[in-house]
Amino acid sequence: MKEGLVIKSTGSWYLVKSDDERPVSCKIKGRFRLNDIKSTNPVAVGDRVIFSVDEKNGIGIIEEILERKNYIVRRASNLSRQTQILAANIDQAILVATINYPVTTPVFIDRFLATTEAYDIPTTIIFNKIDRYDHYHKDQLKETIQIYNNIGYNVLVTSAKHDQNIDLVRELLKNKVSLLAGHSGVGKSTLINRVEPTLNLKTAKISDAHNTGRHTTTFTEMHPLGIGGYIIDTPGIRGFGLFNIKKEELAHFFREIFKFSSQCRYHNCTHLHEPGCAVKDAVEKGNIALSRYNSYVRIFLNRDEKFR
Ligand SMILES: Nc1nc2c(ncn2[C@@H]2O[C@H](COP(=O)(O)OP(=O)(O)OP(=O)(O)O)[C@@H](O)[C@H]2O)c(=O)[nH]1
Ligand SMILES: [Mg+2]
Ligand SMILES: [Zn+2]
Repeated sequence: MKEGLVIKSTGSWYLVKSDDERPVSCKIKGRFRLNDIKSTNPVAVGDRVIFSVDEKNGIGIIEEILERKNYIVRRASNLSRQTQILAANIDQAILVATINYPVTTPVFIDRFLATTEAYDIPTTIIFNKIDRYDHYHKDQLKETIQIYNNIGYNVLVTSAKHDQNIDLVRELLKNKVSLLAGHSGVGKSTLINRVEPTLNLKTAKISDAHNTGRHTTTFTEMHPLGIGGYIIDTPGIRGFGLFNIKKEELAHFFREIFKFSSQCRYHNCTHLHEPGCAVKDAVEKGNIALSRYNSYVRIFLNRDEKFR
């Protein structure tokens, strides 16, 4: 038996690395169940596992998952109630977003932030492709940065293409295990290649904002960084469903909404229609960004259908 780190997951095969040895291709023994979570992949990139190796064919068997510090999940697909663990044992999450090429919507960003807030994972937003933005996009970018800075999120702007602010990304990643997520085509793998050119990850040949479904990166994989730490590259995500968050708890994961909610007249205020709602009041006074409030309402109302 050996202990190792899962560095790649295809869903049925896992690449596991133990100290000073070549990674071993492993399968899972039997069926793991993770509390009450029905997961399509019980073992995730970033997991520490105990595995054995079959002498005859060199194939590993994962026998046990060691306790996780944390993990982050998303729904496996739009229709499915099953969840997929994106990664485990991460120090921080980084959402790579683009104002355009492709469009990353505020509600997508806010869903992601609510999810990482629920798992208590520090999160940075990187707006990439700033070399492609026109005046209109730049104004939108400025406004968006302000919204997220105001509520305490770290925001970076980069051009992976023109090597802009890559030093800041490097600083952010240094000595940490970081999950990189975002829509397909926003430039996640390109950014990683800029930070660590020796990785030479596959990226889309042309920057085509119209074909966001292409998914150049198809499996989640963890890469060691020369500056210390690991970066986890993930396939682009379309939707990002919250998991296991009760409607009544959603407001807890919008930090500024949570802050104001203590002043609502009713302690069980949903902030949708109640009188004496301090959250709606703050939106009207401009103390909570309208886009954030709109995201909250959309996620709240969709929950039964989409967020289980
Ligand atoms: N103009 C411009 N193009 C970029 C930038 N960063 C990445 N691209 C291009 O955008 C396209 C998509 O980049 P990828 O790195 O493959 O995107 P990804 O987020 O890894 O996508 P998936 O693996 O499908 O999730 C490629 O053609 C890149 O060359 C940038 O800063 N500016
Ligand atoms: Mg990629
Ligand atoms: Zn309220």
